[in-house]
Amino acid sequence: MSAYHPLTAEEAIQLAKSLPGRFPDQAELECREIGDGNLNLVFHVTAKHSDHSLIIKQAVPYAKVVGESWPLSLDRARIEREALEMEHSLCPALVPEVYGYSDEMAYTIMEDLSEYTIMRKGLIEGNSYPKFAEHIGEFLARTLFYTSDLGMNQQKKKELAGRFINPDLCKITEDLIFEDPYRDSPNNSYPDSIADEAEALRGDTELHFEVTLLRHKFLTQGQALLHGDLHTGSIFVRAESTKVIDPEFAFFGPMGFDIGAVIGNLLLNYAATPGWAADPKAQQLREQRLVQMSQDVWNHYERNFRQLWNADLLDEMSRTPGYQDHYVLQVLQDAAGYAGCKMIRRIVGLSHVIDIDTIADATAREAAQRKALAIGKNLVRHHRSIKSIDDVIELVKQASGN
Ligand code: SR1
Ligand code: MG
Repeated sequence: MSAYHPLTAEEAIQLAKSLPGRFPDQAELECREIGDGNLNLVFHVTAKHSDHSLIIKQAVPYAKVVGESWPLSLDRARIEREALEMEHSLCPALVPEVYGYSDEMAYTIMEDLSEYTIMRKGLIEGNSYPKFAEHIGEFLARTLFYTSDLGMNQQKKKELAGRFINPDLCKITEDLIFEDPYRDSPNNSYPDSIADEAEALRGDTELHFEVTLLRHKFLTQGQALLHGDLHTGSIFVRAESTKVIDPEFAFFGPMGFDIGAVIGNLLLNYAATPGWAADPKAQQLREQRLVQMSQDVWNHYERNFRQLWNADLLDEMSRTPGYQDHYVLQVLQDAAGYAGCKMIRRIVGLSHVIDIDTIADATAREAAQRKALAIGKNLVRHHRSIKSIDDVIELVKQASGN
């Protein structure tokens, strides 16, 4: 019989104490459950009168956001931990360190990042993160290159892919991102004020065609080990430092899905900006910064990825002239399409973003929702004809009326 049960705060303290070297011997520990995500318990363990602390993240056997009626495999905790370890080995400065774990109890003990801010919150506050694009570009390039058939032994990759079969979490993505927004699903949620937009999405078969192509790639292309849910709520930031967390949706999928997640979430904040910055000058500055950041994310990714390809390519046939350019363009087109899908789902689907939903003024909120949908649809519709990141930005501006 399984020993699994949700931890109590007291048990979390005992676990933290049992880890050698993490707290001074006589330390008096305190613990708070701080999980505000959709799926897990998160315990923050701190020592009184010292700066020692850690995080214990534990999966529950259902989606917390919905309740016990939506069962989820506890194996996702192992998948998340192994993905964190893999990402940390490839990008030590950009991913928290794992201190301990139990697969049976579905928990991981890891570095506490409470001195950081969740990026989504920081962007809403109008903060700028000048190092972010460089950091995330490096994270994307290294994690995607070294877990693909380009940078990893191809037999090893197949074995590794077996450890990242993640059916429950992939199913969430397949439904919530690639299906529900385009049909009358009980999972969907949107205000009456944009019911016309939701209805239009359901009837737009040309858009459905493009979404179906992207969905098929998500279902079938095991290109690299993805983070799988790389939105701005899965990234901690400080002015000089970036940390990627929460890879429980990790699986082998198309590279563009992770890159598109980052760009789509920056663009959701861009669509929300008039709701947060009343002064037109401040608004314009924020919008320019977000567009530039989206562009820079791609540029840093591409530069790093090409460098890794030129230095560390294992696959001989991939040295064929012209193949690198073809490959990189394909990833850009995918990234733009997935960015669009991610924007659409956050407006009409089950799980929204606070960038938009917490805009106080109803008119500004509705304008942001419509702008996000317009950008998302434009990216999805035209993703296959994109030739450069400038084309992506042009599609964004065109849909925003800028
Ligand atoms: C039921 S989980 C809803 C969403 O939260 C996660 O962060 C993923 O984006 C998922 O789609
Ligand atoms: Mg998450």
